[in-house]
Amino acid sequence: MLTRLKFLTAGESHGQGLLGILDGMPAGLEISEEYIGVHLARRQMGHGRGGRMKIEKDFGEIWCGVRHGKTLGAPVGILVRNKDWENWTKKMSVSPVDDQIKTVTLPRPGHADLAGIQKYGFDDIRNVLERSSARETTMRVALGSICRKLLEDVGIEIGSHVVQIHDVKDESPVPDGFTPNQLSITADKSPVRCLDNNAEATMMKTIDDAKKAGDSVGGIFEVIATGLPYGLGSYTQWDRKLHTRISALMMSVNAFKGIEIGGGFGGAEKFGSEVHDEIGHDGEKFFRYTNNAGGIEGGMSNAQPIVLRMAMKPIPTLIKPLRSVDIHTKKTKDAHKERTDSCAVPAASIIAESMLCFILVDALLEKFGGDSMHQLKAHMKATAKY
Ligand code: EPS
Repeated sequence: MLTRLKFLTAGESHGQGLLGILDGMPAGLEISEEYIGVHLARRQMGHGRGGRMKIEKDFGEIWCGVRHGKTLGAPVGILVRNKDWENWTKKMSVSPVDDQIKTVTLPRPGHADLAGIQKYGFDDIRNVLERSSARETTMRVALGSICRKLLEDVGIEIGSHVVQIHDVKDESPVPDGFTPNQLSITADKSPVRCLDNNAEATMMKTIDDAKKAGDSVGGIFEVIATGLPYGLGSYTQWDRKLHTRISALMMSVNAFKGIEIGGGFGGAEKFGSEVHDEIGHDGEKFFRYTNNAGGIEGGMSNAQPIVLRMAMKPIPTLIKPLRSVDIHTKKTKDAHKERTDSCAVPAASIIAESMLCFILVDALLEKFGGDSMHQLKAHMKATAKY
């Protein structure tokens, strides 16, 4: 789905750390570990997070691809060390250990556990859960932040807010004239990243109640991008469509179960005349009276804000576990439980922002090209239409 960029992440949740490589970025982009750190810290926030976020203070060390504060056009390599590693040196040792290590044998419904052991032939579910853990998303945010910086430098902003936790909805609209950055700054002040104070209190109570009951809750968040020119993506082939590519990247994130673009599912019960955004012209450029399309028509950006909503299922590690079966004895027992989050929806919204950053940079480089930021900006200045 990415045509100009490549990125890879590696690392187990309780291993030494996470590794990431981002290839294909133009030279001359100013980037710093501090900038990446801001977004890594945003991912660690949110009411309902478990004990792990108190242990970690995620920091992305740039190992390569950047010199004197600017990208070299070479692959950028990042390392995030796991602070928790010191508690797991034996259990997660790379070399064989003499000690008897307790195995995990009770697959959690909803997690990768059961299909993972069947697929790889493991007798210890830890071999699956360490990599399938959402800890991996730390690196997506680290690498995605480099893409975010490029977007910022060409006037594209990305922000998000939570609109639902469990059955509690925040229906307050994004205030008129709010930029995505303003939206995120406001949302970041809320422990659940929503805009409405009343909804915030009810969402927090819902999370607390779920936690007390040993349960977990999911939710929905909205991601918005502005400043896009016409024509990112293309209608000419299925895999060149912008919404195909956005959906693929979004649906690769742990626990994301649905995506809506613009009006999404709501459009199904309306007439065409209510859904499609009428076109006007102000003497200088085209404008739209509404943005139900969410900024994408025919698989291309249409110079309107991109508006997406993602649904996240409740995290499957439950302190009051569901029924499962021991993989060795085949006896019915409670599923495995370990430290977990009761709600990670606020964090998930930051991860979704990062996924959108990858795909928008990719589509931008595809359309405008350039080996350096200087060239990319010159190409955009010459041909981009807004
Ligand atoms: C996460 C790290 C994990 C979990 C969570 C997300 O750390 P630990 O397993 O040590 O508590 O807090 O992952 C899950 C809930 C999951 O099911 O994978 C993180 O860094 O975001």
